[in-house]
Amino acid sequence: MKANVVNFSLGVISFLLLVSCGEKKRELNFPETNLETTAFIPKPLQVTATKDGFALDQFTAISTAKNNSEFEAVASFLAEKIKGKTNLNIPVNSTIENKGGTIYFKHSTDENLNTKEAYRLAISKDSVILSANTSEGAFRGVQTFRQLIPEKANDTLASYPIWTLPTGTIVDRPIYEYRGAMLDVARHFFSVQDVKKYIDLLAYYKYNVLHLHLSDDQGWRIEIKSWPKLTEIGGSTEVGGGPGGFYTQDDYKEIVSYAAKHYMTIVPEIDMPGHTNAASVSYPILNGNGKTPKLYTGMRVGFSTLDTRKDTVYQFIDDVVREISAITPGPYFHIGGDESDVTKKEDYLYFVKRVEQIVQKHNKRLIGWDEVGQADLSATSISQFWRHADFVKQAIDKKMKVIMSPANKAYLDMKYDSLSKHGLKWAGFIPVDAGYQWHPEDYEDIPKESILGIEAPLWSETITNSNELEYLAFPRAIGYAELGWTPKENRNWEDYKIRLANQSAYLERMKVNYYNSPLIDWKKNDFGIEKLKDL
Ligand code: TNX
Repeated sequence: MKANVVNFSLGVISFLLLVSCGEKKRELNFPETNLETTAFIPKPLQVTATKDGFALDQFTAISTAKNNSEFEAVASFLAEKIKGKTNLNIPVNSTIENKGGTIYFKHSTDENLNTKEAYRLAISKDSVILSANTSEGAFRGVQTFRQLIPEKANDTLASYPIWTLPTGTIVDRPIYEYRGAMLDVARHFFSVQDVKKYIDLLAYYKYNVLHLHLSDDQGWRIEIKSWPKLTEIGGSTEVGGGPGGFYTQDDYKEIVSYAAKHYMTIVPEIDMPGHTNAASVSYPILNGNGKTPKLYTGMRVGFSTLDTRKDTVYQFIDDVVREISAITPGPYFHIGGDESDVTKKEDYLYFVKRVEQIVQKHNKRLIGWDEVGQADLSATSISQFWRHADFVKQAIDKKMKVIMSPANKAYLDMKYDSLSKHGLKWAGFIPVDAGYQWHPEDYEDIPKESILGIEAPLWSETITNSNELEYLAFPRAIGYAELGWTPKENRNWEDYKIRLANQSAYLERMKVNYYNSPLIDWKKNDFGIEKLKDL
């Protein structure tokens, strides 16, 4: 009560000062904010609150280390996002003298910041100092900063809008270096625009990988210049018989560079030797059975294979891996390898090994669905756990790393419950709490040291557009972001669910068609953020 009176009178004084001098306001009047209870997702490693406020307003400026164009680009990204949320024009490295608070981007080699995504955010009354050793770390810190900006200007007495940020210090870094989402653009095609929006949303929650499932029985979605019919024929339809589509190499480059701007790596997947009906329709020589298959628009799996004993097939794969690798700056190439039910086991093992050599020749690191763990692969290759713990263990015996995507916990295409409008249920329902309440680090006895990270795959048999994609991905993808970033001992469903409730303002501003899970108290929450009704 007393504090309020003091605050109020300070407010009146400052308001008068402001009015009389036309000067910058000295004191802030804002609802009590606390850095420690701010609804961050993923939850940062350490947060210390000092319970004051930093004014983000028309006088704020951003300043970065000189001659560091990467930091400057990250700073401009922040300015752009502040503009989007508040309509403020915050200058970056302006030569005009700054009358308000400054947000500094600082390159630092401090020992707390010696991993590539680490950052420190020190917010005081007059300044914000975002320190990192890499621009990538600064970018992750920018996402935390964005989550600090209130949805609406919240200083009650100022004559111009002020967004007050709680003060204190955050020191943060992720537990895993690979925090991915996968989008299946083969069963249904998604446009470059759709993919960019997904990147925007994922980056906000500090994802750093987007895996694109670019080929399957129903469609081939990436231009290969040396095998043009793959897209001309193989790209011409999708599940349900719609028009399909494909990315030209220029489209793909546009996605890669948009992802890079968000410090996300694109992992291209060409699924083989199964899931290759679309390739064999385009070039019947590939399946080796002398038959020309038909385009397929159903949802069955496990009926197609490449001919694993034909040199032309390996020439084909070499061309595909070469062309895609040349436009993929990231270190990975995903070869699928799942559900090759009509490939003989010895042929499968031979095939996977031979394809690993091709991938390595093009300087990429192989990722495959967990079945590939049966083959004689090298330690640099990676197994993606989706279903078979025994195959994953075979991979670990070969010293391979593992990406955790167990279908019954991490598949975004599983229905939430029996009422879900989209999705499948072969691995069970995954309500929002079950998606969050498991630990990749002690799942099926996979040793923690073997885990490269986690990934949430979204298969697209039942979704045809961004709205439907968002219904399945949100809010669950937000929980997987936290499983990949925040240490296990700092994760807790009761605490998480309040923080998740607070994401509604952001999701609605971004026009995300998220599933309104009844497990989350979306409207009533402890932070006073109301749902925006005018969108
Ligand atoms: C299994 S997960 C598949 C996909 C399907 C998915 C549907 C995996 C490696 N293979 O081909 O789209 O189930 O949930």
